[in-house]
Formats: sequence, C-alpha cells, structure tokens
Amino acid sequence: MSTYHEAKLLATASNQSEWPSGGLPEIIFVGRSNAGKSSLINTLCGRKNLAYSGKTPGKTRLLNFFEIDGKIVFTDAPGYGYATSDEKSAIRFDRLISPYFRNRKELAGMVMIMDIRRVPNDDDLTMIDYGRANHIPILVVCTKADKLSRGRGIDSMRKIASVLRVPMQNMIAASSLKKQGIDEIWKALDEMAVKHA
Ligand SMILES: Nc1nc2c(ncn2[C@@H]2O[C@H](COP(=O)(O)OP(=O)(O)O)[C@@H](O)[C@H]2O)c(=O)[nH]1
Ligand SMILES: [Mg+2]
Repeated sequence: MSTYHEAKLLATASNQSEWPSGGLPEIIFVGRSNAGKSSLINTLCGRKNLAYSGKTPGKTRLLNFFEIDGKIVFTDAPGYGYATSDEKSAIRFDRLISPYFRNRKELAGMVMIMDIRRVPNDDDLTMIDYGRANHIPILVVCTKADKLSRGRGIDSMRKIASVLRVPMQNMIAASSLKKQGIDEIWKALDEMAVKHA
C-alpha cells in the first residue's frame, strides 16, 4: 500500500549554507542513476511527481530536502553513475555529499536504492562507504522487484547483500510499480528516526 503524505520542498542546496535550518530527523536517499530512486520517493509519499524535480537540468547536482508530514525529512541526492563518470564530476559529487555526511547532525539514516537485477558496482561501494565511514544506519532497498520472480529476487538480493556487505535484515525488496514493500520501508524509516532522536 502507499498512502498520501504531506510533502513540501524545503530547500535545494548546492552547499552547506543552503541546507534548511533543520531539526527533524533526515534520511538521505542515494542510488545509481535510473535505479528507481525518484519513483520510490514518490511512491513512499503517495505522489506522482514529487521527486521528479531532480530531472530538471541544474537540479540534478543538488541536494533536495523534502519535509514529510512535518516529522521527517527526505534528502534526495543526485543519482550517481553517469554523473560521476569522469573525475571532475566525481569530485563535484564528493564536494556536495561529503560535508552532508560529515556535518549534518539531523542525518538519521541512509537509504540506498538498488535495481534488484543489478550487481553493485564500484560507484555503489563508494557511495555506501559515505554512510559507513560516518556510522549512519543503512537500509538497502532493492526496487523493481516486479521484474523478477520471487525466487530470483531473493537470489539477487543475497548477491547484493554480499557485495555491499549489508546483512539481509537491512534489505527490503520493493516495487514502485506494484507498491510492494512500501509499508516495510516506512517502518524502517520511522525506526531510524526514533533511534536518532
Ligand atoms: N518495473 C518497474 N520499473 C520501475 C520501478 N521503479 C522505477 N522504474 C522505472 O525505472 C526508470 C528509472 O526510474 P526513476 O525513478 O526515474 O530512477 P532514478 O533515476 O533512480 O530516479 C523509469 O523508467 C521508471 O519507470 C519499479 O518498481 N518497477
Ligand atoms: Mg531521479
């Protein structure tokens, strides 16, 4: 199920001075370009196009902060992969993301979105290390689960878990198309928020 949630864009930030004043627990959403991150954020919020602002040229390299139901903030990070394919872009990505992981007191957790059919690559490993190095709780959401049978989905998740070195209990299979896994993800996010408080 996915139900409607109040959501408003608090800020679009290229650097620390543009971060919103904060206070609420924040969850950062990361994923390789095309993994299904925008679709997942929209589905979590019961919306159609909340997170597609990220597709607007210029906004793709920024952090977008969405306040949800006045109780939690989703920080939408730029998709990586294409965007970080050359060294200059990788450095720019690091300049955007690194201070956030190091300095953002509100940061309560990280959601890494993986296409359930893909094996994690070096970009994914680099990304997950931002969370790990800063001791941020990590949830891996394997989306597009509708693309695989249940059995093949589980096999694929085991592989993803082993490459990322994330325990299976910190992974959730999901589908934005079929609205699968959404309640389970919300439960995990609420737990991250509570633990951080
Ligand atoms: N079948 C299926 N397709 C999905 C799902 N989530 C996203 N997609 C498709 O995957 C593509 C990339 O999705 P998008 O949310 O824009 O990915 P992003 O680049 O990570 O934000 C789009 O064509 C989506 O329609 C899903 O759960 N199931
Ligand atoms: Mg997107």
